Amino acid sequence: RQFKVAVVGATGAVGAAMLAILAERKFPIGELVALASERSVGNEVECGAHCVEVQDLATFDPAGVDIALFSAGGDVSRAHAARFAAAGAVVIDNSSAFRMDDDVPLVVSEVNPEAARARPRGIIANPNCSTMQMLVALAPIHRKAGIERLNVATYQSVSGTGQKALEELGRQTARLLNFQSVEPEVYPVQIAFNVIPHGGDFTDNGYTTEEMKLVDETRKILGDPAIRVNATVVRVPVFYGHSEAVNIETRDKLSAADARVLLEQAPGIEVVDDRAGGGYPTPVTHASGRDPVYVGRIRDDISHPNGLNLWIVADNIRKGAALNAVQIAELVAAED
Ligand code: A2P
Ligand code: 11C
Repeated sequence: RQFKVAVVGATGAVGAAMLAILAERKFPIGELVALASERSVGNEVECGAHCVEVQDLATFDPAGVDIALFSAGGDVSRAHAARFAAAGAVVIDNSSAFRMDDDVPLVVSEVNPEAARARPRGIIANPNCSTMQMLVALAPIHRKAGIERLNVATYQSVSGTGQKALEELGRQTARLLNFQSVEPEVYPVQIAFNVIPHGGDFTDNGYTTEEMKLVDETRKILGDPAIRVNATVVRVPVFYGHSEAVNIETRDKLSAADARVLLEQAPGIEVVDDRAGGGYPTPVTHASGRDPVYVGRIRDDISHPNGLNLWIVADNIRKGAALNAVQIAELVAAED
């Protein structure tokens, strides 16, 4: 069977990756619809053999759409996802709008694919990129040894913020190398040659919204509200690929050696752990433009008998967003 597929936010960083990945994975598209704001109407986008003009989401009639991949921000999803679902489409939403709603499944394809089937509102949510890559690596460990607590510090690339942030990093870097001053626009302070301990908005408890997503989404996806999660989100001057230093405490002892074997066998993961210069994944050398979640620096925690350290790197636009959304679409297509 062929599907009528709509990509909402088709001109954005994630939307473009969705189109590329749908084509790469030969998703059975009968008809493609590319949607964005009025600003982009008439621009052409490609997806394999399909080349279509971008249409205005605001005036588009979703009748007949089978699967709609949304990645145009939470406000757009809140305004339009329900009318696509009401018209019969399965909405796969990359925004944070519905992730924590009880009647919307939150799915990582390698971790809880079965959850995608129960979708009373016709909406399936795609997790936040930093949660996504962390759980591809942690779910097998949780199943085996039971994670009681995890502590993560992220090193998130600017592509997570969107197209304007990619341009800001490039522009600031070029200006600074030419001894010119820079004015921050997307981020509150200069991002080039800097690190910023701030992602999303500050909340009442002092954590940011990006940090609280790691807490709340982890519990929902693993189906375990007891897991204790502590997160610090940091933006770094990297274009593509988020990295995470993760420390976990497990109920049962899992040695670094056993964890390595477990991760080598787990789906969606590539272990790169040579304990020598370059023998670990980085955004530039491994993750950028690639599908797997890379795990390295696997080592026993010398400060805790049941502690384990991991370094987790993935392309935030691919596995962290577009790839997982397409993998969910594949799960939906396989239901027919
Ligand atoms: P447009 O290019 O027309 O603004 P990114 O996160 O990379 O900045 O991309 C955001 C995506 O969301 C773009 O495709 C953008 O389209 C789309 N978008 C933003 N606001 C709206 C809106 N109000 N209606 C439809 N699409 C929108
Ligand atoms: C970032 N994780 O890197 C964000 C981007 O909840 O989907 C994605 C925000 C989200 O800034």
